[in-house]
Amino acid sequence: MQRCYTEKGENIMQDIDMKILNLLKKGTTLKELMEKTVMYPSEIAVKLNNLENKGYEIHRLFNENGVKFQLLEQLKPVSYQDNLWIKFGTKMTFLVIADTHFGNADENLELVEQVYQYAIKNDIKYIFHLGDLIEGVSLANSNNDRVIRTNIHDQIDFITKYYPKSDTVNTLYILGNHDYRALKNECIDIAKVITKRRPDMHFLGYQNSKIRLGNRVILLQHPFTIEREEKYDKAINETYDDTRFDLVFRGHTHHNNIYFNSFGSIVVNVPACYTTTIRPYTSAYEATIKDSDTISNVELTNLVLSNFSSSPIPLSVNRYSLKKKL
Ligand SMILES: [Mn+2]
Repeated sequence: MQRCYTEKGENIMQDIDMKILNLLKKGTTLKELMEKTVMYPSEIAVKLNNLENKGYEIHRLFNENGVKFQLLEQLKPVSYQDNLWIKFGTKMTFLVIADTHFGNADENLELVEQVYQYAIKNDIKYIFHLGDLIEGVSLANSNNDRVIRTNIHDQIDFITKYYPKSDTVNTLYILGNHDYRALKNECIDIAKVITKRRPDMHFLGYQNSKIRLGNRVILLQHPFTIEREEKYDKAINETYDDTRFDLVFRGHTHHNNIYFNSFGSIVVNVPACYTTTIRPYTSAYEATIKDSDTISNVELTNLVLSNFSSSPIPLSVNRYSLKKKL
């Protein structure tokens, strides 16, 4: 089997792969694939398998002329698991990070590793990632000089290889607009590739995921468009008409602030986890929920991350008391 990577890790789509991909885009047969590639069926099977492992979805439709192979395009961003309920006794602590943008010149794997080390050291079992795991490749900005890995397969390979691994920490993530670029522009659902290669990383959905932690209902959000905060709040209310969320953890804004929105939710804007030279500084949030029969106490600690420090530095703590819902 031919390797598709050079030693640099640069992902080369060979001419033959591009040729097959183009045939698949318009729909093709085994006969046509054999003629145009001068390959045996067994070799074509390997090629198709390689493309599927890179995240392309190829449908096989049988008709009277045999099997038609078709690349699935215009895929819709789907939610894989909504309404996840993590039950716990009286107390749960988890970490939240956002916007790692791997593939952008500002990516900073060391800071993400610090967050995982902190979780391991403090026996924290869950890290939520609020999306924009990768920078993505935009058709409009293909010359964008902030992109250091211009091939989408290199960006995906980078996170599936180097994103921190731990036997004890579960990574639960949603995907943002930059991740969605792979689906929109390249017909690749990065969640499917990550799921195949990284059993420790669990995909919850594109853009939003509603989860329940103990007694509280929480939304993880990564809006796809650039709007004012009130619009993001309104979008939540329009999508989930029957729920008032106790807490909303929001990526995408790269801001760092906490506010009460007009629907009564505590909204936490979680800053980007990459190199920033301007405020807000790179940081993560540590959240602890303590449930009793009548009340939940929520504690949100902002953890500042820096390459000058070997571990996250707690900067500020916000405490809230939430009544039990009727
Ligand atoms: Mn975003």
